[in-house]
Amino acid sequence: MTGSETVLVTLADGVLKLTLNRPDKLNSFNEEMHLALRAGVERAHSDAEVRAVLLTGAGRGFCAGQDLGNRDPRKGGPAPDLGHTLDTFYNPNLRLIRSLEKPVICAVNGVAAGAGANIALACDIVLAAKSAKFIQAFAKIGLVPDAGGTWSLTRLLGEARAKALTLTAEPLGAERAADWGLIWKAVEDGDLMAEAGALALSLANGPTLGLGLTKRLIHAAATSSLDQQLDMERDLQQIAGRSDDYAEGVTAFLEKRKAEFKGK
Ligand code: LHQ
Repeated sequence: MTGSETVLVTLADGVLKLTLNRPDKLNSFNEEMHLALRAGVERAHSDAEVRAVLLTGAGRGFCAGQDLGNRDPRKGGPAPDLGHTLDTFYNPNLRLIRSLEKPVICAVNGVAAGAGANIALACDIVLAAKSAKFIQAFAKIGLVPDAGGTWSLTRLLGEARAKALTLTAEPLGAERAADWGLIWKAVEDGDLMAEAGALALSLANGPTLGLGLTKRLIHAAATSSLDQQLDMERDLQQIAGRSDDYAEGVTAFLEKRKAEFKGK
């Protein structure tokens, strides 16, 4: 195990598991946890041994967003510059997660509130325990949604649901979140980590070069025309078609055996 105590980091069989670890505070973010998460995701970018990431939380919550204890207005002084906090801590992590060309699985083990919910939504495949809830808590404390929430919610759900969730701060249960297409799946609480771990392992053993290029295409689709997207598919298929994994995939198919992908 490496990393700061606030994010537990393990690498096994190509899966880098990052566990937010401030359970007494429902894994809300302080500066140390931001930096520890950043170090973990940076490692996922640079370490070729890492072929998939699994993000989850320790204890009964996934993440309750910003640690509000760090922002006690009763202590006086000038109002904090939250834009600076976003620029310095949240946004670099959001960008690192979104730009990682390896699968990122999120196992939402309990409540995901504020920026905690939106960090989960930045991941590629989100599984949640049936008891987990997603709360756009910002409106309760006079803030606007951040950590990419207005972007993710609007794309994933459309304006009507994005607005209702953010303006009311009503909790959204995992099963409804899955029915709405906000997340991939709600699973029995006791099965969450086994199921998320198996998914991460299976993706880590997959053709991760092609999976990374697939992510790039899906991300581009939100702002491309069909013509642009067809051109991009052509270009990236050219790259995938030259990969060892493609040769191995076709060979394994013809030989009626399981492919052994290397991510190259
Ligand atoms: C917490 C927190 C927490 C500290 C639970 N902080 N201790 C904000 C500002 C700056 C920069 C830019 O970005 C942002 C983004 C944001 O994320 S704003 C949104 C911040 N988050 C929230 O407003 C959520 C606050 N938490 C809650 O509403 C509840 O705790 C939820 C609904 C998440 C869970 O409720 P319960 O299951 O009833 O648990 P609890 O409230 O009893 O919490 C358990 C403990 O965790 C408790 O501590 P204690 O010492 O009393 O046992 C809480 O104080 C602590 N905790 N969230 N964000």
